[in-house]
Amino acid sequence: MHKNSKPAVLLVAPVMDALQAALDERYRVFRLYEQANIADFLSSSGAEIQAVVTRGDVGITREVLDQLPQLGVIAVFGVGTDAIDLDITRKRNIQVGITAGVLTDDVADLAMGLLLASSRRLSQGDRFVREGRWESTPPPLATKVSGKRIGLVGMGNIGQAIARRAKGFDMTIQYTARHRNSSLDYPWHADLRTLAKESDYLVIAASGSAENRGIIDASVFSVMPKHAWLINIARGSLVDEPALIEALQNHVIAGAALDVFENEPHVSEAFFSLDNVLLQPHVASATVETRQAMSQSVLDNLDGYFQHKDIPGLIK
Ligand code: 8YV
Repeated sequence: MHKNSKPAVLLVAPVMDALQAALDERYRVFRLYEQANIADFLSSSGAEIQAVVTRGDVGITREVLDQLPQLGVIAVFGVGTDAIDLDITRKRNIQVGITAGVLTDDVADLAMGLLLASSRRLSQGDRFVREGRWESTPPPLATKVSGKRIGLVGMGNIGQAIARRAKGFDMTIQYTARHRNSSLDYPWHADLRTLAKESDYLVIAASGSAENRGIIDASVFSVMPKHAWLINIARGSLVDEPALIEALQNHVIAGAALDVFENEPHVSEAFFSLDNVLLQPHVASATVETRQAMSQSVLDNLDGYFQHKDIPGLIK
């Protein structure tokens, strides 16, 4: 480490300008995504890096981690750690801090927004008006939301925030998760398919992991009611995308609303020609207020590490 100089921080992917400016003020920031030759950069500067800042959807590769021998902390702009190998960080005693708590409301809001927009055909209605079709035809009927059954896959902070909102729509709430949460009154199903069978809206709100990769597959679509919708604000990795596309094409389910994809930002073109899917570019936490709070949270986590204080968003 350079004596008397600011600590070196590696920024893996771009984050919002204000956060980049704040990082530049406090640290010597190296931008991995700007390096023409990543291998050369890592062999010349990797040993200086003490902290990494990355996004939840980007994480950090094992190859890069291996070249950062002094790394002590990873500050994630987000809550997902599925793109970080936590076995390695634990083994190497690298602290990982997430933007805990600050994005829960936004993600839950978007889940309800997707649920309402897809059922009530909001984007189709908008196109219908713009294209002047209203003059000659009555708009097609949509599907009622209030009072319906919502099935949550995952009942962590975000799942619970969605459930609270769904309550306001007089919806029946059930969930599946590895364990029943005894502090919650909602019915729990150990089996995902049982939940899928009994849900008008199956909402994915679980963090991505190796165990739940592709669990929302053809066997799930085949037991969902024909009128049911799939909503995903969690991770694309939980869904078997080719199976979803087939289910949508064959109207096995009514439709889907997706904020996340298996290989984002590349989205399978097969979705584009389907009228029963609503697509969003991973924007569940993308509001000015929340992104500001997430930025502050990244700075606080780094501060905690460098000041030898608590890291507020530390994950165990
Ligand atoms: C962010 C996310 O959109 O929290 C997460 O894990 O995926 C999202 O909130 C992302 O981290 C920013 O790109």
